[in-house]
Amino acid sequence: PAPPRPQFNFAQHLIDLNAGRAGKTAYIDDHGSLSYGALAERIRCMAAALRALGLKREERVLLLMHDCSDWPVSFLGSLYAGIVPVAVNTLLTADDYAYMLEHSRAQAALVSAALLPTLQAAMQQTPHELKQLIVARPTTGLPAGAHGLEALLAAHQPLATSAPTLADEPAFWLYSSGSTGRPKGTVHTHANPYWTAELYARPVLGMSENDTVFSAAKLFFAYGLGNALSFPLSVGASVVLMAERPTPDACFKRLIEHRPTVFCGAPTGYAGMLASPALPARSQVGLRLCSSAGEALPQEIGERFTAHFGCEIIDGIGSTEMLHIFLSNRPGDVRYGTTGRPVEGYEIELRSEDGQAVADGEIGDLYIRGPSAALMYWNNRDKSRDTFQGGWTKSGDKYSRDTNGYYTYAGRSDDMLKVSGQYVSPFEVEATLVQHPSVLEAAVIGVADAEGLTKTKAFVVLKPGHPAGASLEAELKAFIKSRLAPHKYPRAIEFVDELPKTATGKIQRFRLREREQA
Ligand code: 3SK
Repeated sequence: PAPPRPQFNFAQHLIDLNAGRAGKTAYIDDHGSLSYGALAERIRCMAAALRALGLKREERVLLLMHDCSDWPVSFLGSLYAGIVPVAVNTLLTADDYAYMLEHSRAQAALVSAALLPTLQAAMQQTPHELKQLIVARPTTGLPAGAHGLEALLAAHQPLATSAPTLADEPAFWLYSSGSTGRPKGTVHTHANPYWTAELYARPVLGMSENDTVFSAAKLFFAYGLGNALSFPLSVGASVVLMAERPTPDACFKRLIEHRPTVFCGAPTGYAGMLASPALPARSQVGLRLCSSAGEALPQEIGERFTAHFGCEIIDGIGSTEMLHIFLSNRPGDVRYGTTGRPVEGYEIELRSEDGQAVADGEIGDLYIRGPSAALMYWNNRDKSRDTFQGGWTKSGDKYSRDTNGYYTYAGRSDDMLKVSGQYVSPFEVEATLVQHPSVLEAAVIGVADAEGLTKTKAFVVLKPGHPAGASLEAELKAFIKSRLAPHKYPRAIEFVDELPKTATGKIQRFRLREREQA
């Protein structure tokens, strides 16, 4: 694809692309639907309203909203005006938002009414003051000085022209959380979402205007932002949004009612759907393709899903820093248990600890070079330098590549274990454990034995109706020993009700490690 021109505004780009689709549905949410024509109008009214409220180009606005069509209107309205939305996770605490307000120095916040109390608690905790507060779908009275989003849109004429932003100019931020420290403000340009759509959505997912897309991953995640905004709007597709948590039942409802052709989820979600007694029949849904990211998709889940629905799950890996997926399986060439091959337009390297390329079959640290990399972490030079190294971005994941060029996930760099001098991927042990008929989920960490040597320990969540006990523990150990090298079997197994996870569904093994050390 051709690079965008030096002067480029992503919101304007999407409006121009869809100018001929004014009557076509862009979004269907819990309240109704919005056509492409109405979306363009609301984006431009939002831009005018933000300007009228005194917001200036390059200033930040906090975007804390449940998924509904007000989200893309707020996000793209900001971009259109050259204002920088800081899209944040709706599941965080007041303490987190206080940090984000202060760190981003957001001048305004766009917030769902249901999230307003948490934001107000955050505002009490920081000396940084918001100049404007805009509330989407208020049900009770607004706080003094606040504006209702709908009334604000109605009160402004569409802004005629977009801000003359540059392709390389900061367009929006997403916060990226690591296993330690405060989340990092990851700054993306106007060109970055263009690249993810042109390099991944069109050529790999084959997304087109004939698709209806439904993403269980919310818009504030980089994965969800691509799935439910940059990708579908770049091809004129329709999008289903839902505000509620993506439980199996909530997803089934949308899959049946709206018959999306593309569904985007995470492995935990696929496992939950397959374990649910309410799993719809193949004929009840209209899926042509599914995508998975967040963590590596266990082979068994992919195979069972495809056997049931007759549609492939395209497993890939991306990052907040690269904005979307850079390594992926391909429709018609899915190798479950692997993350496929590099997406065209991205280069991938696996490096040893001393920075040398590793041989095929060896585990190395994953580095990516591609045009959608973030500019930096805001006000954090050390972490920016550690992650963005010249043209290369360090992902923090360990991978191996086979002789055919397919990549297999071996865990996070900081989750990897060395047992008896050999690498053990917790993911490999977990993926084997979940093949046992009693196991729903598992997480594996390293714990020190009496000699201070690392041994593996598994935390296991059982399927309903499968009782824990010493005989099952012995059975699981034998199960692993029969499938993996002997040094990999977990010396200890603890049965737990649930595993600690991030909002994206990634297992937080560091929490389990902390628990063991306490
Ligand atoms: O977790 C992933 O693999 C991912 C995919 C797309 C965008 C962002 C992320 C973190």
